[in-house]
Amino acid sequence: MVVASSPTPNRIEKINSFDVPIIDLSCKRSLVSELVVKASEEYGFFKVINHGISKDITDRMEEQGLNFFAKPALEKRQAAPPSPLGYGTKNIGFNGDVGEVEYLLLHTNTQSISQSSKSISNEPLSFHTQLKKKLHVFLFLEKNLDSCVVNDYIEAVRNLACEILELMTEGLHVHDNKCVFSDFIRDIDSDSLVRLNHYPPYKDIMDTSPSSQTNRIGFGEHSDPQILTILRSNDVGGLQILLEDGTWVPVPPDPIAFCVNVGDTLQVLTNGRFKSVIHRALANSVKPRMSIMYFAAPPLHACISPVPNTITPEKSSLYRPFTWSEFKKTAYSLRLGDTRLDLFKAQ
Ligand code: GA4
Repeated sequence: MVVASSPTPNRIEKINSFDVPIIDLSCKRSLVSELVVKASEEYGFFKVINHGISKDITDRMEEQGLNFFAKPALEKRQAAPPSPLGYGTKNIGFNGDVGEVEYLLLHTNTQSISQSSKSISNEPLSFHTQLKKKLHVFLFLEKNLDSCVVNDYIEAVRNLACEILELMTEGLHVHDNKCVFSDFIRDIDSDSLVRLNHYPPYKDIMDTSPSSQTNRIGFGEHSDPQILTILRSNDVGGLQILLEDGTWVPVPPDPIAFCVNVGDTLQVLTNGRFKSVIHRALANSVKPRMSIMYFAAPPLHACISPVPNTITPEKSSLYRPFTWSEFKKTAYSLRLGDTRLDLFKAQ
């Protein structure tokens, strides 16, 4: 596949099919949009460099995460359980998935919890108790994370996600509205999330049995339900993507690049042209790995269906229309690795 890559801007290189595409966002826009579409169709995954997000913003966000995960377990548990927002360890989702990971899940719209707290007085007691728990987690996180740092990071990755989504519409020749994807993310009610995953070093796990010598699953295979994921990690490897021929490809760590994943919703919006990539994280290193993901999602009420120019006489809509809320509910009711899109196919 052809990619535009650093260190020489505007240079085009050929890489073999096992290399992860690296796209230099400082190259000519028409070329970049073409490469973004090609990588999204072939792999549903690529890295971007010269993305314009300062090292200071990522360093400060990484520091927040490292400080949080370095706290004693008892203290971290004050931000638990992740239902689904908050601190979690080992258990992923609600249906029995586990991994060698601890994490923090945050909503990018912090208003959502504090606003709902104002209207709880008339609600039934069980709802009240649940909300009180959520509020406790929210307040604990507010005290323990620097909201300026987190907000600066969210703003930077949201802008990057929108930029990439607009490059996609240009590459797909959606001429009437180049913001048809990015408008979902810019919406004030966007349901986007930020997740920090911390994979403790292998040597810290005091298990010398032969089975422990093999790679441990940090986060099992899955696709992301949202539109687009923007991922950054420290300099420790572990992320792998699954190619269509069934091989797992390790993604070399690169703290100055961002990895971009196509999510299930973007697969639907492009009527199956873009592939929602299956990926996983292994936790077998001697150094701790920390990754930070921004999951760009539509508002809960948003209606999802393929954009018009991906529907042709030869290729009718592969999916029935649904709301993000409906799709999210389904995804959260299943296991991590379950295929959810099949349930939304057109008859
Ligand atoms: C995968 C992408 C995001 O990390 C996430 C995950 C969520 C969770 O960890 O609670 C899910 C998973 C993710 C997909 C299927 C469901 C929901 C765990 C799980 C078993 C926060 C998300 O939105 O979906």
